Amino acid sequence: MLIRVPPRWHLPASACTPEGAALDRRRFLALAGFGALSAACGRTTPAGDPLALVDPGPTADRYPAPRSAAHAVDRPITDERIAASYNNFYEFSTDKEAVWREVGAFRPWPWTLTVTGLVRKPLTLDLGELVRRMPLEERVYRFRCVEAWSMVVPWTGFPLARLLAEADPLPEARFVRLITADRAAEMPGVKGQPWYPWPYFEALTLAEARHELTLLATGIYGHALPRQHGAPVRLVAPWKYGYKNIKSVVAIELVASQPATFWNKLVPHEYDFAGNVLPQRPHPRWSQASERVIGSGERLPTLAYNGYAAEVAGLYGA
Ligand SMILES: Nc1nc2c(c(=O)[nH]1)N[C@H]1C(S)=C(S)[C@@H](COP(=O)(O)O)O[C@H]1N2
Ligand SMILES: [Mo]
Repeated sequence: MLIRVPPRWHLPASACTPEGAALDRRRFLALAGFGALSAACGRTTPAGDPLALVDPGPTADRYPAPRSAAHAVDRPITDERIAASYNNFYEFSTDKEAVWREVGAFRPWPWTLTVTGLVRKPLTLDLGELVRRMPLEERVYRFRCVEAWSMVVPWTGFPLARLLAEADPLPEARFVRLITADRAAEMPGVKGQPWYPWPYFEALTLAEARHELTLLATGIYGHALPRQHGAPVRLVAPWKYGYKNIKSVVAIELVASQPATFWNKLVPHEYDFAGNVLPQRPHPRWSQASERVIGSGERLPTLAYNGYAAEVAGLYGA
């Protein structure tokens, strides 16, 4: 995300397992980038194929799910292998093309998801069971990162609204906080970058969370999520920048006032709480008027609310 890169000297020796710690300082600093650093640490590097990282756990027979005709997109779907090898998931690596090589130790099953806070019925759910009973559907959505690149992705999941309804929010609930798993032992980027406020945390207003477009995605391209896409469950709010679309969610909490969020807390003037895709509002360091399409390299104009203005503008009083 090109934010303040911690000074080189900030790289702690603890970023490495003993093999890494044995490296002398010059060699340590010469290793360009975290991917190389992790390789030196002997991290699991799955052979060749980013799709080898699909682990459906107990849910394999739930895919593929029927595709929703109501959510078609006028752009071609991004090649699956390209999407699976160009990821933002700082818990594993800050190098988008290296994330998939760093997720091998991550164990998405079994998985517990909680829904707590201002609800009448707090929930502690086994995700495998939840996926088995939810009506899954596939939706093709545009996906726009704040870094001005985009993809088109077929997600599989269910509306977050459905899960929230089961928890039965109290009238005081106005925001929904979501939190990523905190597993330093399985996440080399957490272990190696202690200056970030892990675990990753995001939030939506309750109205946004209940919006028909907002999914909890458990699959992509007709199968369960590979780890680099946020297995086994992640948020998808397609009118918002990628950073709102939090991965590998373990906890959902209903709260009364606006919660802090990861990138907004780190760099508030660059990443606002709403994170809505608005082409006329530039990022302080680059324009948001157009985007680079991953795969084709084509440059396309960015659409208001990422092309979902008709559906969501009402949320913002338009
Ligand atoms: N936990 C967590 N969730 C995250 C991120 C992250 O670093 N950690 N990065 C976000 C950003 S900036 C983007 S663009 C998307 C990328 O999703 P993808 O790799 O599945 O395309 O994940 C989002 N969710
Ligand atoms: Mo992003």
